[in-house]
Amino acid sequence: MPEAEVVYSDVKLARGKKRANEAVNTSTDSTYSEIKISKTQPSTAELSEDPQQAVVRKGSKVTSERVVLVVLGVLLAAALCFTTFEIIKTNKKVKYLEDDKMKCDNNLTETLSKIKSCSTVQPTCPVPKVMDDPCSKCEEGWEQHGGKCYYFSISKSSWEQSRDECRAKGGELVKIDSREEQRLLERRLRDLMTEAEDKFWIGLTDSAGEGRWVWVDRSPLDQSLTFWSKGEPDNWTGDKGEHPDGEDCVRMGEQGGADDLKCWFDAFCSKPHRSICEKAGVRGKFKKVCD
Ligand SMILES: [Ca+2]
Ligand SMILES: [Ca+2]
Repeated sequence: MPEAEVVYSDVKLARGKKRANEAVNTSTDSTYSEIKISKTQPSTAELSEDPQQAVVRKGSKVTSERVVLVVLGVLLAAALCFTTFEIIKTNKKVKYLEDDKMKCDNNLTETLSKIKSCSTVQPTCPVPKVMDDPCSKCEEGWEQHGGKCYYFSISKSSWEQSRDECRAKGGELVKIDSREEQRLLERRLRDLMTEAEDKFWIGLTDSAGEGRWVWVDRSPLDQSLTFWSKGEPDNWTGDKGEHPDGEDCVRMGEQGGADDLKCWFDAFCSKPHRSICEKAGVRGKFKKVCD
């Protein structure tokens, strides 16, 4: 055997061994290597494929992807349009319901103000009949709403003085027992107030214990029936803390109307304000009716 050929054979063996060694040493990488090769190696079919056909096939693949993207875009746009339309529709419904609620509130207030009010028109029939009068009446100067009589003072006094004035008239500073009563008073004050600060004392205080709100009849404030304005009660002590005891008496009213009836404010009890007194209506004894 020629010497050069021996050398060539040796080299070939050495390279073969080296590859074998590399295969052993990189056994953990073998998967990666194989994948890489399979990806980069064209398939038999691809190798035998006409280059022009390959370009056409690639082009059609790209085109189908575009079609899918366009369809998805159209579907997304349609979904957005539908959602926007639904939001607009819902907003219109909410506005309609709010308007409807306001109309109902106004009707209810009007109806309540007429409940049990006595007719001031005397029967003109020739022979009137005298009967028990189940309705209630209010003294002069008092307004009747929902079977109760309310007095809206004209003069301004401190909270305690206002309470004394109510008692002197046979009444008491108002205690608000229902949402309807709050609605009725809130609406009435809109007409009576001459400016934003022209608010009215009501019979609610926490002067006996900070944060323990009680009505003038000593009943505790029902926490499910409060109408505090935003940020109230804040027991403010003044710009320079000149009122260390804070605000312990409640006034109410918003000249322009209160949002959701919330128009209670705690204030300094010594501040002069107008006030709302209340007392039960005087029950009528007789009335004349015609047959
Ligand atoms: Ca207070
Ligand atoms: Ca306050």
